[in-house]
Amino acid sequence: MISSRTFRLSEEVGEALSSGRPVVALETTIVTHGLPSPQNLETARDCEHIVREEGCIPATIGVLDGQLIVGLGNEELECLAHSPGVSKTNLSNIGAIIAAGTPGSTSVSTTLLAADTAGIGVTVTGGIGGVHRGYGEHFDVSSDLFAMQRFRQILVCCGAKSILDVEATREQLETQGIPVVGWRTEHFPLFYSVGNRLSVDATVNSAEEVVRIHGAQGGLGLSTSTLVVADPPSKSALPADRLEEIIEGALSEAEAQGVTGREVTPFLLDRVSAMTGGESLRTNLALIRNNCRIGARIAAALANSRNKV
Ligand code: PSU
Ligand code: MN
Repeated sequence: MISSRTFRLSEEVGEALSSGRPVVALETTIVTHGLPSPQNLETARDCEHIVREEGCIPATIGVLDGQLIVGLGNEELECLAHSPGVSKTNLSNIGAIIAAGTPGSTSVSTTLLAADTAGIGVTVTGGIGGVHRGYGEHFDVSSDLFAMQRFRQILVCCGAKSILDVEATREQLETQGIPVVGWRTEHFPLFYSVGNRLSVDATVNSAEEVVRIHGAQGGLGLSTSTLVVADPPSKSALPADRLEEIIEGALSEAEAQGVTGREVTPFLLDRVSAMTGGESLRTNLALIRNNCRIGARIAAALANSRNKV
C-alpha cells in the first residue's frame, strides 16, 4: 500500500495523468552524481523544456523531506542540484533516506518505482546501470536491472554505460526477459560510442512501434519494462577504441583508491570526463537531451493509444 506520507505527486503531473496527457519521468542521479555543476541543473531544466516542446509534461523525481516526489518544482530541483551530500538512492537505501528526512536523488531503479507507482508509462535516462567489469571478483550488478524486471515502464537510454561490461549486461537483460528495442539501430549502443555489434530484440523507426511491442508484452501478462536503446547523436559520439584505454585507466584508479558500491559509477564517469578533456561530458549532455526527445515522442504515442481504448 503506497502511503501519501512517503509519496507525493505534484499538482501538474497529477492533473496531466488524470486527463490522459503524456508524461515523461526524469531521474535525478544524473543531476546530483552524474554531471558537474553548473551543467547539471542546466541539463535538468533543458530536459524538462524538451519534454514540454514535444507536448508532454515532465515529471522530475527526487526525495526531499521524507517524501518520494514525482514532479519536483523549480526550487526543489535546484535544492537537489546544489545541496552537498545528497544521497543517490536505489531500491535498497531509499527507505532509509526517506526515514531520515534527508535529500536524495533517484537512480533509474527508484525512478522506475516512482513512475510506475504514479501511473507514468515512460522514463528517460542517459545510460542504464548494469553488470560491472570484473564482476567475477567483485559481484557488482546495478539494481537498475532488477527494477526493470519489477516495474513496467518504457525506458529510453543509450544502452548501458561503457564503463560497464556491456556484453554481460546485454546477456543479463535477455536472461531477465527484458525486451531491448533499438531506436533506428540494429545494435545495442555503447553509451559514448557507436559501432558495436551486440544485438537488439527488434529495431523500430517510430514511437508507435515501440508502444505496440510494449503493449504486446503486456498483453501476455509480462510486467517488465521495455528498454529502448538509441545511439548517442553521431556528431558527439566518441571513438570506442580510444575510449577503451581511458576507461581502463579510470578503472585502475577506482581499484587503487578502493572506490566501492554506489560511488563506483559517479567516480568512473567523472574520471573519464577529466581524461577526455571534457569530451565525454559533452557526449553525455547531448545524449541525455536526445533521449528526452525520443522519450517524449513515445509518451505521446502511448497516451494516444491509451486514449483510443
Ligand atoms: N545516465 C547518465 N549518467 C548517470 C546515470 C545514468 O548519463 O549518472 C545514473 C543513473 O541514475 C543510473 C545510475 O541508475 O547512473 C547507475 O548507478 P549504479 O551503476 O551504481 O547502479
Ligand atoms: Mn553497484
